[in-house]
Amino acid sequence: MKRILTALQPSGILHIGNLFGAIEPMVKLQADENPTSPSGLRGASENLLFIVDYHAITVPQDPAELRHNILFATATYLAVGIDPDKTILFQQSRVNEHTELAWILNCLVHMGELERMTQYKDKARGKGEAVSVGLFDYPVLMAADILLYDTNVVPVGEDQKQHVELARDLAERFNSHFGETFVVPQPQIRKEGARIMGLDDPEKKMSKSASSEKNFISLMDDEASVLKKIKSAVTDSGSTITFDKTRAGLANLLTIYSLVTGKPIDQIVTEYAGKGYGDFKIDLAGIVSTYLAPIQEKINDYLKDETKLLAILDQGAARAKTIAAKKMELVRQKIGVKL
Ligand code: ATP
Ligand code: LTN
Repeated sequence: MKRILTALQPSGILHIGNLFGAIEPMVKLQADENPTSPSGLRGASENLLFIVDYHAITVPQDPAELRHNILFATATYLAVGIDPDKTILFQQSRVNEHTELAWILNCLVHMGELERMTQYKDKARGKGEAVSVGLFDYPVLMAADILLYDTNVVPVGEDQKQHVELARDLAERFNSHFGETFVVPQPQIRKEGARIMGLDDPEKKMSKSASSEKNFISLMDDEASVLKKIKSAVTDSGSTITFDKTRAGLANLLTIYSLVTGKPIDQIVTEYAGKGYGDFKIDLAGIVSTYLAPIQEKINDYLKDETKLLAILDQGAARAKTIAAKKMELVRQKIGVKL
């Protein structure tokens, strides 16, 4: 059975880029009902979705906030349709095999490979020496996350492709040093939604760590903020609604419109023939708010019942652990430390 895995950092409230680029594809994967999988889950593939809290601490985190963000992320996944009976939903730090395998992979990875990582270069820029070793090593922990579960497919946004490629290289390197052990994973980049761009700067991806709140639409934004952000979204000086990648701001808004409504972009363009940016933006803001309202209600409901969230995470960790522990036994044996 095919194993599909992805993870997100609990680094604050998620935005619509995270939703369409990473979470929604996992929700869709649950749709294929099929016989029972080895871990007792229902579905055509075995799906894992987890919260990478140990990745989050590669940059400073306030402990109380981090705890809240982990619960918030759990509530969000459940609210957008992740079913813990179909997807193994868990917290990375609860399965210590992740950090154990990361150490072993650390001994195979080359400094040069990590120095080339775009995300590291972006995040370390301007910080001089004050960058944690964890931030540098981040992609190795991510490779461990993936390889531990013999993952076939990793749905991620475009920005994570380079990290999945490192995981592939490390799997191949380990297999050639120690014999066939790991499945070589494939990244899966969604065509539309893989890269929702910042509203204030459509040349860069939407990001929760952006310096301005106007960059992103958070899943918790209220109607007034959504309207304000979309109205002030950077567009070009044109006036007609057409899809053209060189008009990055408008193309991004059309993509969001299409993802939220499920309508093809061509159809939206036809519907807006003769109308201007103003009408389009107001409609889009309304559509986005209507889309977010029931999600927000569910998130708040889940957050009221912490015991239930913790129970779901416990169950997920136990399931993940069963797979991970077995794999680590094999890895220890392969490298010669198991006596
Ligand atoms: P940060 O700003 O803290 O780096 P982020 O908003 O970029 O956070 P991550 O936690 O790094 O989000 O990413 C979680 C998942 O969401 C990843 O699979 C990533 O590829 C995807 N993702 C992030 N931003 C976008 C985006 N703008 N469009 C589509 N997918 C995205
Ligand atoms: N680096 C990813 C989060 C992440 C991940 C993973 C994604 C950590 N481990 C394993 C897929 C598979 C990010 O920042 N989005």
